[in-house]
Amino acid sequence: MTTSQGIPAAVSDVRAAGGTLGVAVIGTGRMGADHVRRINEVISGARVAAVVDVDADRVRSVADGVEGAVPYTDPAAAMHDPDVHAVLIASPGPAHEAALLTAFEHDLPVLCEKPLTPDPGSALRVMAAEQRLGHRRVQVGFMRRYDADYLKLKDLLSRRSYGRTLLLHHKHRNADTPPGFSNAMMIHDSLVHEVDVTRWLLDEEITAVRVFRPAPTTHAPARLSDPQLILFETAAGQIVDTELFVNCGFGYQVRCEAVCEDGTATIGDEHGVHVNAAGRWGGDITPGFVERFEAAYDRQVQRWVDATRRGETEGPSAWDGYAAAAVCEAGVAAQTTGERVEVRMIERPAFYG
Ligand code: NAD
Ligand code: ISE
Repeated sequence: MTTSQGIPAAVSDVRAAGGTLGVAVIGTGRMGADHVRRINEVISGARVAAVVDVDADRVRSVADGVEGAVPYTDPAAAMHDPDVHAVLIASPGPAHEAALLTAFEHDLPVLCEKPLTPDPGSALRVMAAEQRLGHRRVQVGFMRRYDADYLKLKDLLSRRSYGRTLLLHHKHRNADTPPGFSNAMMIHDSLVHEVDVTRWLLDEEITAVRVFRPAPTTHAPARLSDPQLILFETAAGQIVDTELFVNCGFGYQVRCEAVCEDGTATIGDEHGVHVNAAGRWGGDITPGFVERFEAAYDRQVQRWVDATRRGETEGPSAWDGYAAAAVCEAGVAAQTTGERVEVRMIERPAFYG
């Protein structure tokens, strides 16, 4: 049921009663378990009403640590629970479409971890279903848009503080990769963040992709071309490069340098406390994304809860998820063929502004 203002009835009731939003967290692996902790301990206005995982042992052990959280192994069953008012999807990308379509059947607001879906065809089906509802219900978990440094950079570039932006240089380094991580996952799981922040920072679509695969590090698993260098072209003629190195070994680093007509701006060189000792200087490198983007994840989830309680949906939309999937599809083709591949996208529907 939806109110005449387009607010899900359950959310409207929670708001009227001054209660907290009951969230079902779907997928309780690395990210899902961290989001459960975040909703339970860090942010306000929401509580974990249900946790869902196809792994029955895992979901039971996560539920055991959270008062009031009911464990489920079937996402659809959790979304039937009257105590569930909103859904946070943190299952693997290929499972997102089914969970999103079920959430729409119940008109439940969704925060969906990136990627929205792994390919443009499924993203289009999600967009079509959301448009049939007649109102936006999905925020995509592109958390870099909530990182304090990225927000400052976005502000500088939007105000043209140093003139037009000509180039972006991204660096995206992970210490290592989980078992089974493939070349295609380097695009869909890792590069998808540079795809999104490039579109967001420049306010331009990416039109073509090239991927270079230099001689790999000996630390990468067999068959993984690591590092890779990716070039984007934008509709406005800017060139954007990304060094993607997901088995660098030494820690987690995400950097971005914008080259503008009258200056440059760089983010991501944070090393915590800077120490001078024994003839050397230095600081720490964050071990992983959970630590590097902790504040951004917190802000992302709090903003989603606050908007949902107001009956609104904001932040990265299903359109942004679709656009990212279209660029990633071109990226995987460019990676496989070694050719420059143009991005194929539909026109942006008026529904997405
Ligand atoms: P993970 O493998 O650690 O956990 C996934 C969990 O989902 C597992 O417990 C698995 O049993 C469960 N699962 C699988 N299919 C399911 C289904 N159909 N329904 C319910 N549960 C199911 O993966 P992860 O690293 O936590 O990644 C989860 C999501 O978060 C992915 O979309 C990933 O891209 C995203 N992610 C985002 C960031 C970020 O920086 N924003 C970082 C890591 C992962
Ligand atoms: C992971 O899924 C993420 O989203 C991280 O932010 C990224 O750095 C990593 O490469 C991905 O595998």
